[in-house]
Amino acid sequence: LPKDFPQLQNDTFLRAARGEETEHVPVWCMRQAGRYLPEFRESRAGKDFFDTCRSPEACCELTLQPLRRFPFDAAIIFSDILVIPQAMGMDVQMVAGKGPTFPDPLKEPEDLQRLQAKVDVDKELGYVFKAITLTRHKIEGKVPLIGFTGAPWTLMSYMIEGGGSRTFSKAKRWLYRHPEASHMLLRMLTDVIVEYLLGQVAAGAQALQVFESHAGILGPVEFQEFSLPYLRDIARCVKEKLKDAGKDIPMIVFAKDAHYGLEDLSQSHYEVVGLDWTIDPRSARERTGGKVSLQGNMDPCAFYAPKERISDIVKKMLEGFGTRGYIANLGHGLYPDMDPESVGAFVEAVHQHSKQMIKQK
Ligand code: 1CP
Repeated sequence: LPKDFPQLQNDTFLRAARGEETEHVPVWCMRQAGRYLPEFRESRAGKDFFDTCRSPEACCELTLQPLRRFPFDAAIIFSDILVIPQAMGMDVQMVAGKGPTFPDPLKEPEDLQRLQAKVDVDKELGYVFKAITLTRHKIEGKVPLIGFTGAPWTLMSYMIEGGGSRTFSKAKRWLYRHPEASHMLLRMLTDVIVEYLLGQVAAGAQALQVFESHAGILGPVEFQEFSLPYLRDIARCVKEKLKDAGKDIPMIVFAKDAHYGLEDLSQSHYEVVGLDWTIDPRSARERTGGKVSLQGNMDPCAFYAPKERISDIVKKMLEGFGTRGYIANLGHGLYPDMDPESVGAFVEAVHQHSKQMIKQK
């Protein structure tokens, strides 16, 4: 597919990421392509999850679905963070009602030898790049397309735990018992992630988000040692390579529940820090000191509130963050039982309230 993409018509999201002035606050939702949409459930019905991920046409369609319903200011490519462990040679299956499952997870440091040491990212993950290029064409320049990856610690925790978990104690056991092997694995993941993100940009991604969804199960000391250095390395290496190519792509880091890491995250080469809902907007602004743009952080469960309440909640959130250097989003992904109409009310409230606030400035 050619890379002469249609002209971008709405760059509000990209400007907000860089801290520039906008006419309204941009908004998108984590998991905006998801099971809360009946058309998503229909497209996915009877199909294996990772087969869907490997079909560029299916990923494109699922990415575009939420945009047909709501005036989101950005799209995120439909894929999953667990395609990286697969590319490194691990078997991952999506089990209905259970989530991702690794039949043969890493148990002891010797198991690292099972992993592909040097991953041919184009060969193993080229299907994601194809999905991005196709989607970038089919979006027709309406909004920017976000690429993403899981962060090293979050991916490591799945590879050892073998799936979702309440405690992630098997993965944390490695940090305390096998710190050197842990660093070796985190380093391997970091190298693949950097290549993967660069490939996504080459394919057409206009922003990148790094999901450290399991930051919250680490304490501040473990976060400093096993998460932050790798998050930093990823942004530093990706930026360095992109600079050589004359490209400036905003990067977002979302380290869920990492309160203690907020100051450090705001000085880690990312333009945007994503926040979960447990952080107060004003205190997040104070602690990040205007060094970065912020993204978030409405509790997804606020979608269970009546529509008028959603509008009030959004207004308070906007007042807390201010309208400059801010991207409205949820504090985590949408749940499957949420009402699409609530999502519509959220997007409309962000646009309406923020337009007024900006005019009155
Ligand atoms: O068929 C389905 O609908 C299954 C549900 C689903 C979906 C819609 C999964 C399984 N993955 C996805 C897509 C997905 N995953 C996206 C796409 C685009 C969008 O956001 O609209 C993204 C960005 C992800 C990223 C992802 N996958 C994360 C990081 C974000 C987060 O939620 O913290 C994580 C942790 C995963 C793993 C994963 N994949 C799927 C599930 C149910 C899980 C979580 C499992 C668990 O640990 O409990």
